[in-house]
Amino acid sequence: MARLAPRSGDAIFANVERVNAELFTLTYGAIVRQLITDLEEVEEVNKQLDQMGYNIGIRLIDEFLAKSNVVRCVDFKETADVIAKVGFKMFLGVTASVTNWDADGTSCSLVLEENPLVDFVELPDTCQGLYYCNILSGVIRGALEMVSMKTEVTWVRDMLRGDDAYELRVKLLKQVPEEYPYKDD
Ligand code: MYR
Repeated sequence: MARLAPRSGDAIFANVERVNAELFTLTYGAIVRQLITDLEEVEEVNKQLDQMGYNIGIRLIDEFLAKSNVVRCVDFKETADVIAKVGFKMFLGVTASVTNWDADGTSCSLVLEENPLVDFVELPDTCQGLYYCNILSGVIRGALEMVSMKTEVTWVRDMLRGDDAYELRVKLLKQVPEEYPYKDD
């Protein structure tokens, strides 16, 4: 009878991680599919995904700040870098590049070459207007709102729509200064 060679701890962990990532991707796919069935209009699905992402983002920021040891960013440029290099890595396992800054440093693009959310995904013609990964825009918007930054996050490129990458445009609309909660005497 053939015997399985024992595998090292690292190999087992790598396998568990891969299975977790696949489960996550498939679960997200099942949620999108259910929303399409329930809501029928892709525009409504886009809105719902964004709202779900926002609800996740406003909670996820605490975990992000606790686990990443990131402290206050000096400006929006640093914040964008932190999202792209630390946030995406922590929650999606990939990093993004930050490009196309506008002149006043309040709008930039986060470009993903790899996107684990779309593994195994092919959109039928009936879903042409769908922003399949719209949950991500909501997550970023929600997380930033919790650190006093009102943003608008929109998709510019989407490989499921035939583009060559995934590109999110993040625009800082308003930065609410945090108030010191105590009166100085
Ligand atoms: C600060 O200046 O207070 C720190 C701001 C850090 C914001 C980081 C937000 C992380 C968002 C993670 C998005 C992950 C998307 C998959």
